[in-house]
Amino acid sequence: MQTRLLFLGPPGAGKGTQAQLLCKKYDLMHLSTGDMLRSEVSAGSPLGIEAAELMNKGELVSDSLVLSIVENRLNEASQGWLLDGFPRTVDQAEALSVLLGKIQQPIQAVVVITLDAEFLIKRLLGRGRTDDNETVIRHRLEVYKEKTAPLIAHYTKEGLVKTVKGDGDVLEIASRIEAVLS
Ligand code: B4P
Repeated sequence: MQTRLLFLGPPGAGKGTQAQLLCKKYDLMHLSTGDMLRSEVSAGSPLGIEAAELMNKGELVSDSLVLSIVENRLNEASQGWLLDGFPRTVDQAEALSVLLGKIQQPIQAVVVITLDAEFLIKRLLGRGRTDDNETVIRHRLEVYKEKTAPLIAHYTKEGLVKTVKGDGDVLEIASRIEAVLS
């Protein structure tokens, strides 16, 4: 089983849901930039105040802000890890590669979770977070296409991509993910 992983996919594909299951089962460190940003928002920190405004519009938070959060956590990694929702831009991917080079822990696999837009929108509307209204969701999908989807080609060139269909039952998708990682 590969244990230095990255989950990529459009908003609502189920990255967070699947990451939690896999990390629990294999004792991996779960690094969700979305969760980390939301805890800064709840704490009302200066970083959280800056992030909230962008997140509620469906925009990405700045690369430097996200990198500062991730770097501290990865530096202390002593077990396998799963990066969920990071990187989201080519610049973040390049910064990550430098960081992982320094700690000599290269990525072993990039799991791309795919799902059609109609299902993504339905799921996110059902989740009901503050950034889950239809206008913001559609904008997030555009931002994903423009800024994050190019990472699939980037990691395909490195031979790391494993594609998994994100439709169906949560546990069925979890088995698909474990199958591509074994
Ligand atoms: P994230 O927190 O990463 O969340 P997401 O992409 O919207 O959702 P995810 O794919 O994890 O879906 P989930 O499992 O929750 O990002 C939120 C925001 O944070 C971004 O828009 C951005 O502003 C900011 N951000 C985060 N990382 C950043 C970065 N690196 N750089 C810059 N900005 C960053 O599932 C969605 C719903 O579907 C849930 O309700 C779930 O219960 C349901 N679901 C899951 N699997 C299902 C299934 N099989 N069947 C039915 N429902 C299912």
